[in-house]
Amino acid sequence: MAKKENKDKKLTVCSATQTMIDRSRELEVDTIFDRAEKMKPCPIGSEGSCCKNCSMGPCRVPPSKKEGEPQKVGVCGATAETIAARNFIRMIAGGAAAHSDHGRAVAEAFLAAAKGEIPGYGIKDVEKLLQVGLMFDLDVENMEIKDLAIKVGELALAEYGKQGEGELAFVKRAPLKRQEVWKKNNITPRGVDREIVEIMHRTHMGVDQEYKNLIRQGSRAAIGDGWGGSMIATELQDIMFGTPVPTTGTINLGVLKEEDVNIIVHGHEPLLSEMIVVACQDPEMLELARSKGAKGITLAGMCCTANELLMRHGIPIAGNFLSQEMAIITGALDAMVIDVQCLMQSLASVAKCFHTSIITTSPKGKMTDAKHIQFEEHDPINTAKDIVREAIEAYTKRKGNVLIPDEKCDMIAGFSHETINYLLGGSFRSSYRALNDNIINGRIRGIGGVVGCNNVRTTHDNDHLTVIKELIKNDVIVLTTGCCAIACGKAGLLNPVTAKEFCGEGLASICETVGIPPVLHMGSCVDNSRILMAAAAVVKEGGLGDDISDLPAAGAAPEWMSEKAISIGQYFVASGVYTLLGVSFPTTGSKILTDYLFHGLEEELGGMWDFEPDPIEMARKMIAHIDKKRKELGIDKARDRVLMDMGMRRELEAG
Ligand code: SF4
Ligand code: MSK
Repeated sequence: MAKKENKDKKLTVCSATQTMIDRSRELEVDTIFDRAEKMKPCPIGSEGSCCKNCSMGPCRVPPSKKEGEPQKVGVCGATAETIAARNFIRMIAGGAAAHSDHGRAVAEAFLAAAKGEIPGYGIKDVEKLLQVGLMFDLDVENMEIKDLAIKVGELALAEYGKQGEGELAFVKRAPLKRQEVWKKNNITPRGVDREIVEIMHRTHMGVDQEYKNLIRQGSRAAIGDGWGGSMIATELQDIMFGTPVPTTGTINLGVLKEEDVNIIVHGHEPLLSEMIVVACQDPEMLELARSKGAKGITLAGMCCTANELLMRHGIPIAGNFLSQEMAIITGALDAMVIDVQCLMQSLASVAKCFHTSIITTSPKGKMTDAKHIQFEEHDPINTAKDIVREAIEAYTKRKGNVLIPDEKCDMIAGFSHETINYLLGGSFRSSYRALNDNIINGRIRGIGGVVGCNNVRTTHDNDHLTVIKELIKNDVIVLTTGCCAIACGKAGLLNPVTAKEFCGEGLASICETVGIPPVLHMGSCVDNSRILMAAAAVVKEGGLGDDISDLPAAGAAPEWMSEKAISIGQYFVASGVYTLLGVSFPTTGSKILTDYLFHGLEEELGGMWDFEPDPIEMARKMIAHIDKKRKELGIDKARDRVLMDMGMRRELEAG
């Protein structure tokens, strides 16, 4: 279970990012790739063996090196497994809080928009509003749309503050059997915030000191994220801004244009960036840009804000997490507009070497040396215009040191679970039947959810791409979100024409018939909830068992770095999915806890964690799990027949 060795590693497999790393070194601008060389991870902290939950510590309890040597405990007697479990679920609390606070902000804006208090925002997807209304047991048939939207907004917002007067409403979207598993293990969330707060209480000095009980609370909070806070964010964003449909877009740093005012929106919440899209097309703004010598205004996205805008508007994507500084180093970026999550503080120091204006917009996320233009949620268009004006002003201060890499390529995104339903089911019977049938007949071997961040401790984008190429080569269709989706876009995997090149014959034939890429981009980090909904829909369609844990499916975050990835992973595990992390696993300091997460949880929840730093091995483990599930379902023989058919066809062709 060694940590990934990264000596002599390549820094990135993205050639545009490599060009900018070289450029940064030429210009002597420090980036994350340089800082990572100087700052090595603390070995004790990275395996979860350091507790600093009271001032008698920090206590370090690394595993004993010599056989027979007693395992160290903290000053208070806390064991290694208690300490590692506390650290692990505090990561879940951090991740679930980030997603859920995003969801809360969306719910607040939704409610204000429903009341007509936000000019420019309204209801774009009435059908989804009705569905969510039904889920809240509202009498949708007898309500005006406006009243329904207000009620849905109020009920969604109330989910965060529920104290135990019932379960979270959205958990009833999970298969019935899954809901029973949660009840049996007493991990059904009572309220989104409550479960996060309870993690902080239980992990305070001297409270919960039984590792299984701690992990149970971690599951409860994580379910409250995936089937609660994140799902609310996704659903209400869809109702307000539109449910994504397949959209073409362009990706990589080459989307920036030297002759234009270039603006990048970076972070997570689409509330303001939706209006920046409008402001960038405003004739007054375009005229102002032209009056300063620019040809036009180019808007691009980075990280999950990029995914949100791509999915709904086809706005180009400049890059993922490890490319954020690189965009500034092009010398052509006039403003980077940031809100919350995954924003490096170094943006401000890198920007000092150029003319770029770093603009913070959320009261929750300010940055020393950045300009703050607060998002006025009741007047978003004017905030957006102020930001565009600031970018145009910055454009006039360009220093002439522009180098934009050429790389950019086309892709298709926008695979909401509703779209998959429609595309695979056909226009006459929108359903998952065709997907299920093709899994049963073996053309599609199974489903892989591959998601998550970049991590400078491994080669940028490499692990995502290696895992995914191995999966699709073996006929596993891949659902992706977040920075992984961006890595796939840059590598051409989100393009249907590449299916032939990368996929096994079974998956290639499906992609060709339906016209979809083998890797389906489902959105941002909160949109991992779309993967849950898709999984629940596949179960409901029938023929593949009666719970998510029965499906031939597996999940992975090969380059994870954020606490959100731990929350996402835990809600996948708690939903019955075998889920792997790459790079490092944060509990390896405790064998007892790690064994429980990797093996013990399967018995309780049907899903379990695993760790595999080698991406090819990671894909093989996912495929082995998928094959195990196929066997349990009795559909392994169908696949054998398909493979034999293909072999026979090859023989015939050779003859
Ligand atoms: Fe050490 Fe216990 Fe305090 Fe943690 S809570 S720092 S293990 S004394
Ligand atoms: S942005 S959480 S680096 S996926 Fe959602 Fe990317 Fe991970 Fe942030």
